[in-house]
Amino acid sequence: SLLEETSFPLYFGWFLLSSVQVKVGCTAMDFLKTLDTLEAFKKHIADFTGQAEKEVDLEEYFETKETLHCTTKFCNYGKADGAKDLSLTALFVTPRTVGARVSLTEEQLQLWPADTEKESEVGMPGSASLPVGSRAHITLGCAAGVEPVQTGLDLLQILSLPEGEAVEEMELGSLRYYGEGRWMLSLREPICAAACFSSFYG
Ligand code: ACK
Repeated sequence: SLLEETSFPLYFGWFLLSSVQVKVGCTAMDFLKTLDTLEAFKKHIADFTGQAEKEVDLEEYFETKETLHCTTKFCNYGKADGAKDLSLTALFVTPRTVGARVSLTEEQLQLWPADTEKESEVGMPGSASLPVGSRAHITLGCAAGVEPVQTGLDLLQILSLPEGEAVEEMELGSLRYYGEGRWMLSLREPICAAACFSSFYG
């Protein structure tokens, strides 16, 4: 009903403050710019292009669809307080999405619904056994035709795989390859992103 639609937000989440949006966006873009020049990446280029030898510009491959945020509860159309810093501990890229992994504190986990990882169990066996909060992420971009919900699923998929092969030491940390176009850069220094716990009505 209309009443329900206006009294329940589309989703709750932490929204990055605007200055931090730019900072996190630039860090991700720099990462993408470097990633697609690496020989190790070019070796697996077909994961992204479907064709060996074909080039890809990862900066253009992904588009940012929404204000940068970390969804806690998707309501599909209830308020908490407090500004909290989010700790971004990794950047990941797949042929579908680019995102940042968020590592929640014990306190932040109180705001995280217990069933978020289980919801994904249907399409992804194994993901329900991951620790609560594993799905916490910020969608930084989606490939054409891909919806943002995919980013958290891509993260869960990477986390449920055996640790990928270490491919390269980059300035920001170590880059691992997980097969099928899945890459994760574990940040040496987590990015501390000021954020506000809020709801979004769309
Ligand atoms: O990038 P995200 O985490 O993935 O943030 C957006 C936000 O809600 C608004 O589109 C997320 N989202 C969309 N559908 C779902 C769903 N079924 N379960 C969990 N999160 C969802 C999307």
